[in-house]
Formats: sequence, C-alpha cells, structure tokens
Amino acid sequence: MKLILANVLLAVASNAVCQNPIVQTMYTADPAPMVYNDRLYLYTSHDEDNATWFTMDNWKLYSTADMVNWTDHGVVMSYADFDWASGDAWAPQCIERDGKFYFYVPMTARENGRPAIGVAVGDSPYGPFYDPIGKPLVQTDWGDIDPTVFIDDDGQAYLYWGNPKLYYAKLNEDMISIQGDVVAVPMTEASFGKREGDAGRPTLYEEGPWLYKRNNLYYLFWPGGPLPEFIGYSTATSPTGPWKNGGVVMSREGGVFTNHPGVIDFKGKTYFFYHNGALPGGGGFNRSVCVEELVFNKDGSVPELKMTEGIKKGIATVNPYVKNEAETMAWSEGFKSSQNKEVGVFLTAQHSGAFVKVRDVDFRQKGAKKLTTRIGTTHNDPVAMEVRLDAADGQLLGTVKVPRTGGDNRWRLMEMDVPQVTGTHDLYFVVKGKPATNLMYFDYWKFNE
Ligand code: FUB
Repeated sequence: MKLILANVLLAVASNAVCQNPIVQTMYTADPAPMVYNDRLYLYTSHDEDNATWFTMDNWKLYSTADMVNWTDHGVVMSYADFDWASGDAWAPQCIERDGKFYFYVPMTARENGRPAIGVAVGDSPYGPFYDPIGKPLVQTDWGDIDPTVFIDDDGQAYLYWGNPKLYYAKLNEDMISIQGDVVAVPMTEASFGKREGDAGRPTLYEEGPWLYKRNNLYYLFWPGGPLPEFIGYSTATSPTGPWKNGGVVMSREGGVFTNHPGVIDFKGKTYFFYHNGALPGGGGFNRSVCVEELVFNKDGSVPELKMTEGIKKGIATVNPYVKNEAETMAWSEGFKSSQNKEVGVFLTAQHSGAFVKVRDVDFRQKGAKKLTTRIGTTHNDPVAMEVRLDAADGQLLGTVKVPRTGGDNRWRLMEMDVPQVTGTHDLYFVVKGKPATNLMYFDYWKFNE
C-alpha cells in the first residue's frame, strides 16, 4: 500500500506522464461524473487549503472531451445557495433529465443541525442551479449524506444515500420529490460483507454509494470500513437489490481515510473516479480526485484497481485555433485557479517556474503563425511567460512579456509571432520572474494560422 502511494507521489513530483490527480490547482474530493453531449462533466466537492477538518463550502465542476485535458468551470453552487443549509457541502451528484440538470447534495440543515439531502435544478451542466423546493428533499433520523442518483431504462429514477445506514427512495418524474417511502437497505453479510465488533455497522459498507448499470446488472460501488476506507461493490438484478457482495475494487491506499467512487461510460470505455491525498500538502481533509480506466472481467465482475498515474492516452486532440481557457490543462505545477466576474475562471502563478501543460494540441499541417494570450501581473519586476513544445524546457516558440495591468480584474491581450509549428504537440506555458507570489494571471490563449 505504502509503495503504491510512494509511486503516485513520485510520478507527481517528476511529472513523468502524470495525469492523476486530475486537478492540481486546488483540493477536490467526492468525484461525480456525468456524460452529456459528447463531454464528460465531473462535479466534485472542494476541500479548502490548509484544512484540518472537512472544510467544504461549495461544489466545483470540471469537464473533458479527451480524458487527459480538463477544464475548470469554477464553483457551480455553494451551501449558501440553499436557504435552509448551514454548511458542509459534501459529496454531490448531477444527472440530466429532459434537458434539465438535477444536482443532489448533502448539507447540514440549520433547523436541527443534522445532515440532509437537497436538490437543485439548472438548464445546463454549468448551472446556474437553484433550489426549487426551499427545504431538504429528504432527511431521516441521521446520516443523510452522499446521494447517488440513477435513471433506469424504464424512466424510473432512484436515489441511494447514507452513512452508516444505506437508504434508497424512488424519485418522481419531476426529480425533485420522493415517491413512496424511504427504504433502509437490509445490511446483511451477503450484501456487503461482515464487520466485526461494531454494533452500528454490521457490514463493511460505510458511505458514498454509486449506482451504475451494465448489461442488465446493477452495480452499487461503496466505500467500506473500518477506516481507512477501501472501495467495494455489490451487484443485483434489480435497482433495489437484493445486493450481493462482489468484493474489493480499490484497496486502502492513497494516504487518506476516505475514498469515494464515481463510475461512468464515455465514448466506449468505462472510467472509475476516486480520491486520494496525492497532491503536495494532501491528506484526509485535503484530497484530490483521480481517474482510472475500468475494464470489467468477462463474467461482469469488477477487477481490483490500483491508484496509478492515470489515463495514458487521450481520446481526442485540442484545437489551438479557438479560444482555449488557461484553466484547460493536462497538468500544472505552481498554479492556483480562482474566478471573478471580469473573466470567470483564471490561473494565478504562485512562483517562477510554474507551468501549465496542455496535451495533444493539433496544429495541423498548415501550422500556427501567431499566438494571442490574455494575461497580466501586478509586479514591477519583469515577468515572462515562455511558450514551449513537448516539455517545460522544450523548443521555445516565444516569450510573452507579461504586462503590468495592476490586478486580476485588469487584463491585456498580447499578440506575438511564433515560428510556424505543425503537427500534434504538448504545449507548455512556463512562468519566469523574480521570486514573488501571485507572479502573473493567465486567462486564455489562441493561435492563428
Ligand atoms: O467529503 C466529505 C465526506 O467524506 C463525503 O461525503 C464522504 O463520502 C467522504 O468522502
């Protein structure tokens, strides 16, 4: 276990072919993938920097078309958007139905200080989302966290959730009300394995369920205990069970005491999302989302997965001749992302040497001749952004002199000529300047033929 984590950390440090964790600009947890219109959207919870407890105020959205470059869409919602909630923006999941997007989230209810599940609705995957009912969608006696939502082929939607109990309820077609009773799933050894010595938790099931269907078999993935969590799974021939324990999907590794599954099919492959503590400064309250490809065994069982450096080969290329957000990247070091009303999400370089890598940029045969960037700095000393191919010290295409704009609410478009570049390359933006924090701001880039 320790050896594997050490390997992940080593890969992080050396940036060899590292794709995990898939977000390097802040701490993220509880990944919830959703596919819509040829794009994979990933909703996450958000661990604040330097947290020593679950310090979680909002939910973030990332997306990808190629599984290696991810775009940061910023905060999609906060617990403060729910009038009845007092905090604890924990594990979310979003699902589309008839062109509307339903976002299920656990929070603490102000009225009684207990966790409850809320629902929000939006017209796009990016939101804006609003609370259509003004109260919790569901609250039992205790432990109402970690909702997973699933719509079966017959149109019936199900919501599962809970720690230490596992509950489910049918959702009405409106997706914002419960149909019938909340059902407590029988916690049997046959369904979830046996735990010794904990009267409140007779099985290995801990929390964080994820419901998924493949070849008419229903899979429930769940973090199991005792802590630190592993991820196990159970199967059933109906969405309501009875569940049969399938064993371990991911053992206890990753240096944190929780884990959280999210499983989805995208462009002919299946992906398994989880979290660990692999970013520098990472730990139980500073987690990071990761992804592995999941190839089922021939008999439909789930093989055990290891935490690796991530997806090795992208499934599409990046078009450099359209506006590309700086926060679309395969990897970065020394950058933080934030957002404001002037430009939305943008990057801030934390130090000289910080870089962003974009993978598989297809300049085509004709080739690029000019590059436009929207950037700025507050520093008097010169700050430069080098644009390089295939490595942070690879072929230099040019150096942008970063203009002193005076703040992240003031930006300049900088245009420069570049030597003609053709074919597919990884693109690097590398910051150079005297030691200082918040060395420069970077919003977007675009090449011209
Ligand atoms: O992120 C807060 C909680 O930790 C989640 O709700 C659980 O699934 C665990 O990941």
